[in-house]
Amino acid sequence: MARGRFITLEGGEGAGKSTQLQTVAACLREAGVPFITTREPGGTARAEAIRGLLLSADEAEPMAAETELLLMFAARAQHVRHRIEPALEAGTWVLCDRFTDATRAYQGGGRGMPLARIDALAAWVHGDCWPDLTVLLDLPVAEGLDRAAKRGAKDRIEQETLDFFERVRMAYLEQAGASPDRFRVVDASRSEAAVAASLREILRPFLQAARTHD
Ligand code: Z5A
Repeated sequence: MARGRFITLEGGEGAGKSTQLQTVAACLREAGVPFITTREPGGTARAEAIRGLLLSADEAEPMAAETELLLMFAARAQHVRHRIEPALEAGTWVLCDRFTDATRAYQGGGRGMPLARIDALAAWVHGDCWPDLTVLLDLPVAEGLDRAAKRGAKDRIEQETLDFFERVRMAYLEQAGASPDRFRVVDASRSEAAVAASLREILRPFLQAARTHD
């Protein structure tokens, strides 16, 4: 049986990942591809519990950057072992809201943790299990924060500064530039319909290529 394909959506605050995950899911459904949708941090019961720790603010004991990085990978280890790898091995495609590129952007770019350390953790936790396709929804930080603000209370990471999110955006764009075979960058400042149309265009040849190789 052919291994499933691994697709991730990435981007800063309010970029529209959750919204556009539905577009990708609709494309896969129309193509008759078996798939699951999931998210990081999270995706299994234990990983979702770790997500709770990661996103809750506690002013009495701020989270150390090292703790944050290790918890991201602790959640990912559960997710990869118990959900992502079993699905891919069974020929099911995995559509995931964020993965290790988010760690390189937020903990690497945002927090300034060394990329070599992040890459070593990634190699340990998920080896060669990297996405086959990553769509980066890119938009100016201020626009994304405006959209996210309309949703109400901010979680711990959403309370970061504008500078932090600018570094995150730059780190994402650098990664996309360094891995053009895997990344597609989409201008997410346009309407939902225009962004969805771009995603459909990206997925068409990807689905065709997957059928040819299977
Ligand atoms: N994080 C990390 O630091 N390191 C890691 O390794 C990983 C994650 C994996 C949780 O992620 C946090 O964890 C996140 C990064 C960090 N922290 N922050 N800050 P998350 O993905 O669950 O949470 P999020 O990034 O905060 O998601 P989000 O803000 O919900 O963004 P989104 O999913 O991209 O956006 P959305 O919910 O689809 O849309 C937001 C709003 O904009 C909503 O009202 C939409 O209706 C609206 N929207 C969407 N598209 C459009 C367009 N095109 N035009 C106008 N309005 C739109």
